Amino acid sequence: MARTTPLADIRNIGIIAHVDAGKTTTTERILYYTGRKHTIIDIHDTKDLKTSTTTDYLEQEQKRGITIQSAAVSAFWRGKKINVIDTPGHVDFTIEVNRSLRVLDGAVVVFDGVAGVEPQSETNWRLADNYNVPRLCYVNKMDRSGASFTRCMDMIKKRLGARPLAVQIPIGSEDNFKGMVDLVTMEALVWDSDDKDAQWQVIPVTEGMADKLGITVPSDRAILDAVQAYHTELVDTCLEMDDAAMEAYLEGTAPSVEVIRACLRKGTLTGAFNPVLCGSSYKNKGVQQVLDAVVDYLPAPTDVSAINTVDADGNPIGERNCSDEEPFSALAFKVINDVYGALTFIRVYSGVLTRGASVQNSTRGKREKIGRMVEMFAKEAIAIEEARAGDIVALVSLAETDTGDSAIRPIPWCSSACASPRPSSVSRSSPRTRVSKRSSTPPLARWFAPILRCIWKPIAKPVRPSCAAWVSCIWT
Ligand SMILES: Nc1nc2c(ncn2[C@@H]2O[C@H](COP(=O)(O)OP(=O)(O)OP(=O)(O)O)[C@@H](O)[C@H]2O)c(=O)[nH]1
Ligand SMILES: [Mg+2]
Repeated sequence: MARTTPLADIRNIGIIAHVDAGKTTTTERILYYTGRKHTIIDIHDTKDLKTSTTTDYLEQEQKRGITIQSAAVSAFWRGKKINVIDTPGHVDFTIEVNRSLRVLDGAVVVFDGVAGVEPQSETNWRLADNYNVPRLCYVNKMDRSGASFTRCMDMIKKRLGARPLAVQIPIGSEDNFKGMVDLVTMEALVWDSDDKDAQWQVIPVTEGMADKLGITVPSDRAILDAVQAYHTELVDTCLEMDDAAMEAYLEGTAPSVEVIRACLRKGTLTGAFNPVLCGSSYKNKGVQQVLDAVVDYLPAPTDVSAINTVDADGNPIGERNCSDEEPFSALAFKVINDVYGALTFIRVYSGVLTRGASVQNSTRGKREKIGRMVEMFAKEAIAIEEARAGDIVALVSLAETDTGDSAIRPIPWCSSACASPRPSSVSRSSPRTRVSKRSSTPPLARWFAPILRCIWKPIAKPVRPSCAAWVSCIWT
């Protein structure tokens, strides 16, 4: 079977943030605006379990309105296939973010426009640093009372030690958040309603724009009054990436939109800076622009440097580029037990894996026969016959492979696995797989790393008489 989506047209990205920044809300809109689904479900509408967002489909996720496990979905935007992993923001599930970042090519870091950089924003940022993942920043919740784009920019600079580069500035804030100025094209994008299907008007940036758009709050006006200064900073910073364009600029020729975008892409991929966008996912403003930025600035699998190959003793023996023509290599980054059986999620780094093939688990020195292969769309499994370089797929009922193992054909290859805490306790569930029955390791300790242990504590009657107990979950 031939490749259907060219490698250069794939974006494997994660959405990462502190808890409640709006990752799942943004993912829902991504699926809606790309046409993958026809309705938007909001987090607070899922508590009665009658409905759920696409990525928070577990019962506990629906009830609590939080993401517990990362979920993969995919969609097409401007001809590019965007594979998105919606990750949890809660500190207890950091391992889920770690595992995802290990195999993703880029990330959108969502910030709450009111709280700015929060503890898990920092933890997840550092994890992305560890794996050199290029990042965009998205200042969400600009509609909330107390939202401040400039404060968030300052916090990104000071707390994360990053170099944020505004590619948009907000038009208004809180109840009067109307849209944003695109600093690349110098156009104002203005929405006249919060409706999910509302279109934005494109208005050229002119003097007195704040008055025309009815922006009265002094801090909101100050940002708009400084629009030329923001544009100049964007152009100056971008041109550090292109000597010829910088020379032309110094001689009086302003760079074109295409040149600025090319520089933004280069700067993002090399980690020289992080483009910053703003919006309100909940009020349906700015998500399509985030998708544009993912396509324009985040890497395709071919933009990421080749992976190093090592022999069994850890000595470098070469490298593999992300290409179908190279020998097969992949990393298993997550194993879950699902209604479909044990699902081992792999990221294919090179080559092609076909159903029925045998591969070598180079971490354990075991051979593994590939049976069913599926592409996951949140909880739905779509059967596939092959997986190619750059793909993230799940293999059903593997016998020998665990989180962090690498699989290859035919040369031994190992890659650095992502560290996950070893489980220290097991539950009483019975083994469901051939492996778990055969293995000397307790079944869940083998298939779930880490184990989620729940402690039930009775709650005082006067507080919530109808509730018998509450649960707090910790990783062990
Ligand atoms: N006002 C406002 N609320 C928002 C916005 N985006 C998300 N929310 C709300 O914030 C809450 C949390 O949203 P989620 O999308 O679940 O946040 P999350 O980052 O996925 O949270 P975790 O996965 O649990 O870390 C929900 O009540 C959303 O409705 C926004 O742009 N504006
Ligand atoms: Mg979520």
